[in-house]
Amino acid sequence: MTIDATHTESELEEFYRDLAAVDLQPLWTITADLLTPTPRPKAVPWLWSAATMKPLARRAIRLVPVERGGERRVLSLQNPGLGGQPYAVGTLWGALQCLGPREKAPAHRHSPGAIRFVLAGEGVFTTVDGDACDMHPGDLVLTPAMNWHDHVNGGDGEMFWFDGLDLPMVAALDGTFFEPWAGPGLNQPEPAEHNVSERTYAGGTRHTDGAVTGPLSPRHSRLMVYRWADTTAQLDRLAAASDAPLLAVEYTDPETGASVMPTLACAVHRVRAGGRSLPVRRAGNAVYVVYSGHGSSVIAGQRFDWGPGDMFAVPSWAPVEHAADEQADLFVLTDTPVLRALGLYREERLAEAQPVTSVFEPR
Ligand code: 1HN
Repeated sequence: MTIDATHTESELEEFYRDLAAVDLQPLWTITADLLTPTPRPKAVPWLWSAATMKPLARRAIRLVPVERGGERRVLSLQNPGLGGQPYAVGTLWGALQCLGPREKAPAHRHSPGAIRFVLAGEGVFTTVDGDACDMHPGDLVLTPAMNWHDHVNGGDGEMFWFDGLDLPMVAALDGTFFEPWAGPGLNQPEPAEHNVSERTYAGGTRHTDGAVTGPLSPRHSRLMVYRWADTTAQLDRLAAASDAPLLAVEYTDPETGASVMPTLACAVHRVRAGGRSLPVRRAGNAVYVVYSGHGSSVIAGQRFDWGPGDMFAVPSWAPVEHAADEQADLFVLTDTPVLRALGLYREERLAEAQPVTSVFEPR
């Protein structure tokens, strides 16, 4: 069959109208970038500063109760590139959550998996399917998919932590399920003993070069809480054995060595005092949370200055490099396990620092 050279312009127009009328779209007229040479995420590099977020979280503690329905006192990171969606990057939810003295957030479970990285305060425990995990600054707590979870502040102070979820991924897959705790009461009963998973599995990080490289696993870690003392001790050991500008550990499933969840990888990147890492870009999105130290990161040519409690988004394939005058610890959440499982993961290490073309001004 060859093209009918005798067709008229109006015949062609009629053909396109007929296609549109029956919900068909010819690929050859689609101008949207379907097949970009490299990932082109809608999310932009962005930073949310603790100086801005924390007073607003405190106002929320004063003004807004934590109740069934709203469920949580959470300020979600809304990436300005994502058209008003409450997502830090296209595949990851990131947020600041807080709980005032003696407050309890009701129990529920859902198919999106979540992690908590504690920023400040004492007194809260998160109960994960009946296991009450005490939370202290620097600890990582897992609430994997469909595990019942609630947060109880048994103390007299306020507490702040970072929430990371795979919710946007699960939503894109139309796989969202949610169930409130049916009772009795709004919370799981507090068990006599806390930290049961920790007694069986404590520890759980592995040295990496910043990339996620362990075995893949469709199951989540059975350890629900990773203590900062273990994480920092491992980073200290690495720092003593290497003079690299950036040292990284990934939190792992202590039984398999895999990432903590099938969808999410968690790591801490320590930037040495005076250290400056070379740029690297990775397929997949990342959210960084500054736990300690001051420094700056260059993301796709833009410099972001940061300090404790700041959070920033590194969208897929944006080159990123870090520098710190004093030692800095960055908690890093990524969707790497999903890209690796699907054969989509790549990374590229650049040989030279990026030229800085602009400096980000936090709001
Ligand atoms: C959730 O269940 C928590 O349990 C935090 O603390 C943030 C964001 C979206 C959906 C569920 C929590 C959440 C969330």
